[in-house]
Amino acid sequence: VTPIEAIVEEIARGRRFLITSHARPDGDSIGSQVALALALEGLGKQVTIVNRDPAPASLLSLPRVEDIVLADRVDEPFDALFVMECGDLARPGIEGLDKYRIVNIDHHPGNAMYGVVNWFDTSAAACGEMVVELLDALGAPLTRDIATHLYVAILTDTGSFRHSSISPRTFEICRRAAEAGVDAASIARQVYETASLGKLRITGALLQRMRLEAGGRLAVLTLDDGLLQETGASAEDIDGVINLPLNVKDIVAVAMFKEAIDDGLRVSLRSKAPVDVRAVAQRYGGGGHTSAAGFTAPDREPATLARIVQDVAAAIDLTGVDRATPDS
Ligand SMILES: [Mn+2]
Repeated sequence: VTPIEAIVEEIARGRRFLITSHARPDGDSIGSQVALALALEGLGKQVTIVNRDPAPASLLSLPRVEDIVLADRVDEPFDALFVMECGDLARPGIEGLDKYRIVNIDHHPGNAMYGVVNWFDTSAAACGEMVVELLDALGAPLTRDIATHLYVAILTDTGSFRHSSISPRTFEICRRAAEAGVDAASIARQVYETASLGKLRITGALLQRMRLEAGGRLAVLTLDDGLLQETGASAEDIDGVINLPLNVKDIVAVAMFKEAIDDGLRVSLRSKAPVDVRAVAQRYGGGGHTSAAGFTAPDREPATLARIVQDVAAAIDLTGVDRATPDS
């Protein structure tokens, strides 16, 4: 029995389903959850989506997103729980999930296999690609609303069709989405052109304070206390800023220290292939993808921060990417 066959069986057997994903959901988690929910409802099932945190503001007007329940504990009975995009059961940040029959669907490397069914496909550019495979196995139609969410999942998780995870099936799904009536231009406008003024201001402030290391190949961004208030930005407004230094030809990695967010000092890493920042994150107990990873720093000592920067610089050196030349 393949994982997909096992999931089809779970769906056939059940009537009430719960769907969740990771805390601070992104376009792929929202798109995958809602697409699956709409398809299950089309099959006559009752579906509740629960997340700890609200969807990104840019996605709030998409179909069905307003119905997502926000909670940090779930107790009602469900026939099965679908956990999308989570390496372990702590990632949703919701209590009480372990009592359900869990269907674990993920495309990230490294998964704790916490479900009765565990389906991973690290070749999928987005969890949304896996949802399409499941819908096809269920014989569920790609309606315009479902296709809209799948397109959002792929658009956002591929960094607007730029990541190495993209395959022919990515475009095949997008072709089917366009055929289903998805308006790519209006979705792009919704996702990328509805930012707050605070986001523009904090982007400027962070780039103004950017430091270059490793001979100009590594950009270091630091979000210190007070910058959010100073610029009128929200924590969500920082999302995506970390990718901007990679627009520069010679910069192949970015390290971002976020001192004002969450409890500890959060370190986010981004890189251009083949620089492997996941290997650095794993050394500090974190994880992620080869070119997008993160972890919580063991402490805030300057020596610790310097060591982290050195480790990323060493990861760049490992790939043999040359030092920036003065004129390039
Ligand atoms: Mn994803």
